[in-house]
Amino acid sequence: MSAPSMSLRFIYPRFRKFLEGHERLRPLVQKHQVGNYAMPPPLGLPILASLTPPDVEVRLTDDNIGQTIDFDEKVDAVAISFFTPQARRAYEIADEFRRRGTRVILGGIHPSCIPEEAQPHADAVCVGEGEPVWNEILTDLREGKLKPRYKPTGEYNLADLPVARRDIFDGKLYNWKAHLVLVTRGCPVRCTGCPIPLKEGLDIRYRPVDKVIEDIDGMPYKQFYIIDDTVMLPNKRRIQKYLLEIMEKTAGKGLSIFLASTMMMDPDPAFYRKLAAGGTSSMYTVFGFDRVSRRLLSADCTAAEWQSGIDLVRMNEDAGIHFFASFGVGTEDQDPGVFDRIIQFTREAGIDLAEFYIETPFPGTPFGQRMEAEKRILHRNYDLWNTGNVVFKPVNFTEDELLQGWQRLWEEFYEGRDERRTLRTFQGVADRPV
Ligand code: B12
Ligand code: SF4
Repeated sequence: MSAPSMSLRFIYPRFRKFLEGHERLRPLVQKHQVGNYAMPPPLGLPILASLTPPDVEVRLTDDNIGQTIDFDEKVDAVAISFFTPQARRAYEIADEFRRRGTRVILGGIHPSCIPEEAQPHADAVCVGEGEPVWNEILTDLREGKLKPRYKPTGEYNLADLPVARRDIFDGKLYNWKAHLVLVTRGCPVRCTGCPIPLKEGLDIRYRPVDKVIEDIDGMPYKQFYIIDDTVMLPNKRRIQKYLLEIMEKTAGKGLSIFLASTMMMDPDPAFYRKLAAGGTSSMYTVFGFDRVSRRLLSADCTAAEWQSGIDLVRMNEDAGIHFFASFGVGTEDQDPGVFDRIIQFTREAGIDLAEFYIETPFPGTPFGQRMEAEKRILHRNYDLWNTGNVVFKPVNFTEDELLQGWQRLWEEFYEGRDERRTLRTFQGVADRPV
């Protein structure tokens, strides 16, 4: 084999896990395996790895599992991908490499939403989708002409999306047994706390179904997570047809599929039965972003709204899809009564797997921009921007009330709960032989 013409070091920085630093919640992490994500890392670096020409050597260091970063390594560049909870660490790593003269390229959801902050830590920052600009970055790097900023001019066609090289995160080093699958990009909904419309645009782009199936068929695991909650949007005939087409092709393959959603779901029991027939086993549903769940958690929620929330949970469970709820607290339409209402809702709806997060003003989101404008951001220690801490000034709670209420939710929800039921989302799916 000929020597590589260039070498790159990919780095996935460490982030603080949800319940890290909250000692009184530690027993829950151990007993129920919640709040301590052991999930697959995101697809950004694996996709870039597949688009990298074969004469460029790519190796990855996962700071998140404690792999040692060799700052003196002689490489042509270091490429770091990060979301907000990783940002402080990402900048620290970037600065250390640049101090030694190594070039640094930054990308991912955080620098895409706030590139001006990332710029002083980098030789180049990628804003938005990496695919259309990655080869230009590599050419410029080779020629010693890196530009400070790369931003695609158009939207990437998902028909061109390669199968991600997920193997750069060496499966043997991790205890997860699932992969991520990307099916769409873009979202028209613009939930107040979400950065996706800014990063990916307002039109939904679809990855062709045959490409999705090819990707799934090539994976070493039978369990995977479709990352785009847009597939569950209601009254959007095209997206529903698209999802059901995927489900028709995954049916009978013995798969276990996690879908992500908001409470903006279609209230049609037959739809959930079709998803279950396609292999959907779990519905990870975030409360607190979209208008439906925000109503549900507000003090003036009507009896009809409350009941339709319960019905949606039951439609999933009755179809055999395990409902995994993620409740957000601290929004401005909530008051301190929200903690009791959430517990009541989980009991009435029969939810047996839940997590709780604190609203966080992520850069570039409508909520983040407003908190910035109203000078309500408490600090920018991004280690604590992991939705397990209060980092903005809430309105209807004191900061302490919000934090204490959030901790109480975890404790009350899990108190006396049988872990065999909560764990059923994560177990029972055999690996495929690799
Ligand atoms: C997988 C995932 C996770 C994983 C991995 C996290 C991670 N580091 O991203 C896990 C399970 C750990 C996770 C946890 C959390 N997540 Co999460 N997660 C996702 C999810 C569903 C998919 C990420 C992904 O693979 N995207 C697809 C890839 C291809 O996109 P990408 O990473 O942005 O990469 C592209 C570009 O950015 C660019 N790029 C990326 N890196 C690089 C590097 C270079 C050098 C270049 C040139 C380009 C480049 O090119 C790529 C291809 O176009 C996203 C939603 C989404 N659809 O993105 C949320 C998302 C990233 N998560 C989010 C949040 C808030 C969380 C939590 C903090 C909170 C919560 N309650 O869920 C928790 C963490 C809690 C904790 N502290 O334990 C937010 C991020 C907000 C932010 N600004 O940080 C998102 C966007 C969800 C949302 N809609 O708000 N998450
Ligand atoms: S939370 Fe989901 S539905 Fe809302 S804007 Fe983000 S991607 Fe769209």
